[in-house]
Amino acid sequence: FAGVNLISENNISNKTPWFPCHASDLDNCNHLMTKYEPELDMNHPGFADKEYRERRKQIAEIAFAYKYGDPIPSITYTESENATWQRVFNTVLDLMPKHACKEYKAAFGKLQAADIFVPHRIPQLEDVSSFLRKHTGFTLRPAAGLLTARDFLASLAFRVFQSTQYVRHANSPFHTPEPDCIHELLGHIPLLADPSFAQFSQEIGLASLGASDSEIEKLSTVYWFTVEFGLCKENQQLKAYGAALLSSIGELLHALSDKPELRPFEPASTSVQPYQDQEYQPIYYVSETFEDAKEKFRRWVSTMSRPFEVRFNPHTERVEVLDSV
Ligand code: NLE
Ligand code: FE2
Repeated sequence: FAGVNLISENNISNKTPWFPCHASDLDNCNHLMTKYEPELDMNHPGFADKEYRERRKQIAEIAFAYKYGDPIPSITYTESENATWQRVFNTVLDLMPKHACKEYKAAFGKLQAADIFVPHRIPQLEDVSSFLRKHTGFTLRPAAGLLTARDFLASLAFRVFQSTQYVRHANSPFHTPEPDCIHELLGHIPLLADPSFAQFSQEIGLASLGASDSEIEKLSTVYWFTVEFGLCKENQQLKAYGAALLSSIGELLHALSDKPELRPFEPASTSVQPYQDQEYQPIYYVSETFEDAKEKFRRWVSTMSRPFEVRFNPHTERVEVLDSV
């Protein structure tokens, strides 16, 4: 970092949107997006299910009360919730050997060996968080639902992953438009235990700190087409690494069929590709490897307008702001 000075928070222009500088500031980053709430969306399978909505509220309370440094409270999942998990878990076991990227499979095996991934019981976030900490330094925070892109991405800068804790409705095990803990656990967790992927995730987060609204939009689009829906190649064969593919058998098979359009991942064009989040995607982006995606991402991020750079200090869990000179 030659030629770079540490500047104080006061030197950040007052046009720069507020951003968290320490992992504990994430206590202020829990703004929810209201779409897909079971009581607001008539198409939500929980819309007419009072018991389901009550359960969601109960679990959301944990996230609202959570503060930095707390252990994540465990949840006693019901028999029906564990059964939903088991249905999805078994399909992942079936499809993973052929369709998931090798990094996913390797970490999945470690989660099984640690007795965290078992068919009959939903893993507790606290156990998963300790597992991740040992592998890549990532930890989890409980989230009440879908967060705003700004808050969600900011957490990644601190290697913190905001994870929902409720379970999808029993009537839609194989695809749901909103995140739930089955998606977080089977989709995101294995790759967050992979060092190269963890670093890619953190870099998206660091790029988002203090970014303008339109840059946040672009970064979350890149996140969408990589971390959520990304495909990659292994020996000329297509493999899935996107979390929303790995937690949804329906969409995984669609993505690997001849129906969707596949394009090479190029941040400049991928970041402005409009998308919807209700149905399966019509377009997917293919990366060569995580290293390659990271390289391309870095080059693209360096063209963004932010007048300062940031780096994360893992010893203090603080983001340091650097004034480029
Ligand atoms: N469609 C995914 C699933 O069913 O697991 C969830 C996507 C969350 C962005
Ligand atoms: Fe996700």
